[in-house]
Amino acid sequence: MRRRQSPAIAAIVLSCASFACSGPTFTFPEDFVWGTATAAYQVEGAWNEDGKGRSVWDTYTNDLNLAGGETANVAIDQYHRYREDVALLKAMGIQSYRFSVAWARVLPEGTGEVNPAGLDYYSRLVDELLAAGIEPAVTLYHWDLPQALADRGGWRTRESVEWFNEYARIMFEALGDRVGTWITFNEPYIDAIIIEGSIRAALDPNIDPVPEPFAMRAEVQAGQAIVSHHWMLAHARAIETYRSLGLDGNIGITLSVSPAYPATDSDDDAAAATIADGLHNRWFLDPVLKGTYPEDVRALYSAHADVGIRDGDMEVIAANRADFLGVNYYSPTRVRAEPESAHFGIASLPNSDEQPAFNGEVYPDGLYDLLMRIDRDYGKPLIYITENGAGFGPEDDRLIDGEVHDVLRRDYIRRHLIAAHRAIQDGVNLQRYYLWSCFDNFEWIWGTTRRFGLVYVDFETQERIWKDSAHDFQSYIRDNGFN
Ligand code: GCO
Repeated sequence: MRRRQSPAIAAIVLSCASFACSGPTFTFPEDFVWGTATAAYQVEGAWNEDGKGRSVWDTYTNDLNLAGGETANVAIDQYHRYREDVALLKAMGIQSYRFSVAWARVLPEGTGEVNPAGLDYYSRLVDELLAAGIEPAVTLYHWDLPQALADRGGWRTRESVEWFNEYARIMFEALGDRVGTWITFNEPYIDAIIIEGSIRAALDPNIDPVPEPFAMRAEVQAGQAIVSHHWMLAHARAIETYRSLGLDGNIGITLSVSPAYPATDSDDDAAAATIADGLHNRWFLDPVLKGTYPEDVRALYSAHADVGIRDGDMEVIAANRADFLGVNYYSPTRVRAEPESAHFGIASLPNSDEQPAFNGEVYPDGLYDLLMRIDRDYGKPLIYITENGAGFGPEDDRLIDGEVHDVLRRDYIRRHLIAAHRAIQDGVNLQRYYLWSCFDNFEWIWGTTRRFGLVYVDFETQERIWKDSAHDFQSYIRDNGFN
């Protein structure tokens, strides 16, 4: 029989709870994994060393000036400093490190001859992580296509599916004994559709320039759907190869997912939000988790271009379901109907946050909503948050007397973790959280001007300095949660 508590004791217990003297209020499941993520082009540097081939991003920054004259030829020099960086991850308590492989480091021409020194780098990195007790999670493709393959038609040609499969096999065979978490692709919507579409439009005199990435004209965007289909097919083929090798780790994909909320409660805005959700989310979630494409988006794209789906493709996609879904979440999209818009008759609202983050509106409930929605609509898949994080500009990342008091980032991370925690409480099978990113790094066309790290990097000296958010994150991992 339970003993009745005296009112005095009950009052103490109550005040303890509200003053948090009884341990973390947000405790994560015991087997929850805390990690951080990076991508090869953004951190490695050593762009032309030890036999590495060129990637399209080497070309974009060195030849096409897409980052305003900056390049990631050195970046944060992780290629040479990986031992120190792994030691830093270990000191922070990081349990898993998500990094990507530069395809052109392993296969300088994209196919054919392997560069042993390139493969060896990743093997040493994996060993260093394992020795530090950190689980490696490998992304095969984070946007840096070998230039040699771009010259052969890149992702627009169907052959790209087999180029990727060959490369994936090489990586599985080399590291599969030590790496148990594999991510085929990072963010098909952002790269295959938006970035590659914008760049293609900018370089091709036959295509009118794209005004803004998320306002891309329907015919230009539809022209990229074939690229995203090849990614989906390549993803499925790589899973097939992975399993055929008898490897028993987990293999999945990382999608950028942004919940689309109608700007008002009008029917037109609701319909616009459904389209935005289809273009950004369902076009990828459906093939990955259901083995089909959403009919509404397929019809929108097919009206303008051949999406490239051939007999038998959907069977391959359906037969090779991912073991987990990697979710990258930064911000939601607020959508309204805009009949004049050449972007499928929809438009998004500008961010009205007082202190705008680089990656859009700060809205932690968006993370909760999308986790619940994926859980409900896609049969409770295993989910890892493979990216979440923020940068707010120079004020928040100011280095003063060797310290960085990044209050806005600290608040962002904490509130998003609370949203993730709530989703777990409500039954979502969320098992990992990878923060973007441990280190400030090279932010694509914004170069070194946009910092996202827990650790400040002086790009001149390569010194690493812990920000306040790094100390927070260290304590969250240590306590497996927080008050
Ligand atoms: C992405 C990329 C990262 C970015 C990060 C911050 O998801 O967009 O994976 O490479 O650096 O998202 O913008």
